[in-house]
Amino acid sequence: MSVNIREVATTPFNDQKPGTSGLRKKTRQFQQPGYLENFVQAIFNTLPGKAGAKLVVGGDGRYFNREAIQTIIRMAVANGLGEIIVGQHGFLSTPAASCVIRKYQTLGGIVLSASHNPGGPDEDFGLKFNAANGGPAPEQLTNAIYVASKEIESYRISESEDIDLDTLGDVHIGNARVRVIDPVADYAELMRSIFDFGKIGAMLKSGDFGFCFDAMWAITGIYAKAIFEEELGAPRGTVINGEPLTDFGGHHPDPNLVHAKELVAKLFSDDGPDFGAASDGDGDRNMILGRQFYVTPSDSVAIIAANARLIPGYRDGLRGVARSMPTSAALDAVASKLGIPCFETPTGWKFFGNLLDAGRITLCGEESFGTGSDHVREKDGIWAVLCWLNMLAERQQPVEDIVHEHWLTYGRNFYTRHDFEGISSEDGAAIMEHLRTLVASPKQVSDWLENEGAETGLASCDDFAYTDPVDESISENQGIRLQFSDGSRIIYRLSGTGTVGATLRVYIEKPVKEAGRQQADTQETLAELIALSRKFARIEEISGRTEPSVIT
Ligand code: VG1
Ligand code: CO
Repeated sequence: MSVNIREVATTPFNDQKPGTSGLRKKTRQFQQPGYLENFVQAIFNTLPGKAGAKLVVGGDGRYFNREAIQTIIRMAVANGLGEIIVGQHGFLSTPAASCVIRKYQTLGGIVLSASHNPGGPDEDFGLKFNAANGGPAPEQLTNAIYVASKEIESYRISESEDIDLDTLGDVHIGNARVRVIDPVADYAELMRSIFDFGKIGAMLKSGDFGFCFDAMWAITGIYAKAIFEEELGAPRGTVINGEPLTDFGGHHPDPNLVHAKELVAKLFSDDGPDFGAASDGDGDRNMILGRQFYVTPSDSVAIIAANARLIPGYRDGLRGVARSMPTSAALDAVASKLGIPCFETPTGWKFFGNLLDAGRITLCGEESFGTGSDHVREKDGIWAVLCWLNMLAERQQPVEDIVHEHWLTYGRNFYTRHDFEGISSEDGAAIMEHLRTLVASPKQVSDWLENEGAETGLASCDDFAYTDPVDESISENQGIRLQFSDGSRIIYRLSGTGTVGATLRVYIEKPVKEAGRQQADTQETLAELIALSRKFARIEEISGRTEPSVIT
């Protein structure tokens, strides 16, 4: 079909600066005329080599996903792309999009998601661009896109009809081809190449292993049903809340102890399953549970690293590992025992990209329920669950025992994150400013701590700046750190994924080597540091808040 291309005049919106993971705004903001179009055109204006190239498009199925995809397809055609690969029904989880970008060697991909943020007309929408390596656009690129969004004068769009997103196959529009693909098949094939599906399947089919996966009414429902139930033979009903809904059933599709209520209730009941897991809106996060047992994400990545050789895809060992700065140092202990490097990066998956591309690391993770490896360039929820299933099938032990043994070998890093959500942007900025001033003079911080009767002395404090070991680019202001002489840490940063006001995240960690103290309660063990963290940052004085809204 031949097609008319229109050049539409537009004026810039000045708030299209991507955050930790793409551009996230209220859905209504994205629905304003020209808003989505401007940002997509800004991406196209920034990308070299578009003519005739391939582009992947898909999303987590939230409200406005389909409409946004139709617009993006029209704009891709008008901007001269040669092939647009779209997931059926407009679905692609974030890790599956990364897999497809890599497999079909596309110029990149546009993923529509606001991840774990709620969806719906009054909730959140988001858009992120992933580059040809399958990973989130690095900072230089997101900055360039932002600059382009402020200079935009027009966008290009074709006058073609809507594509039938529900039917697999190819459609030609002008010179471009639109391919609607099965959103699960390529990803499932990749998983099959990494894990021992025979052994995992035998365990899941045996009848002696109870497993429950909570897809939280989001995108992983289709992946989990296909892989866990259909392919690996877990009983039907293993996957709960498995239908992707545009509003995630009105819930936060955020896999943590607060939001994955149904799963947590099952696992903590008297005769609950042996293993439970959940993923988020776009399928890149994971939460791991044993029977009446919660595995912190920081421990999970460390345990996967320590057991990686049990998984066929990592049988040859790991080249190196990385964690985001606020993630606990449990991973560092494993790396040091394995004799491999451990990198510390700023928060956000984009900072792992160069290390993965350069072959410096095989595995990486974040405290925020993100774990992944060099199989794609995103964190990957289903993959993390398969890592645990593969370990469990090999070790034949309860989750809790595996974790306890790990602590005995490596020590336990008690860890918690306290989020103060919904404070005003001004108060958030004031707290960070106050902290930045304090850490500029470590002597003052030490004296303050001593005066407060702190148990351990200060080793260092700073505002974390990162120099990428591969391209030497520098990222500053990545979080305030207080590091104590016993390895304890208090870290502060503002969230870069919210859509209103500010969220202050306070991360608290304390390593404990003595076996006798490892079974203690996390919040009690960290109580002194928690109290110090609030007073030091003057959280109550500045924001009026005495307690966090979410503790993970
Ligand atoms: C949060 C997490 C961060 C994660 C990011 C995207 O960012 O802390 O570790 O990479 O979300 O995850 P922030 O800036 O709000 O702390 V996802 O699953 O929301 O794409
Ligand atoms: Co996500």
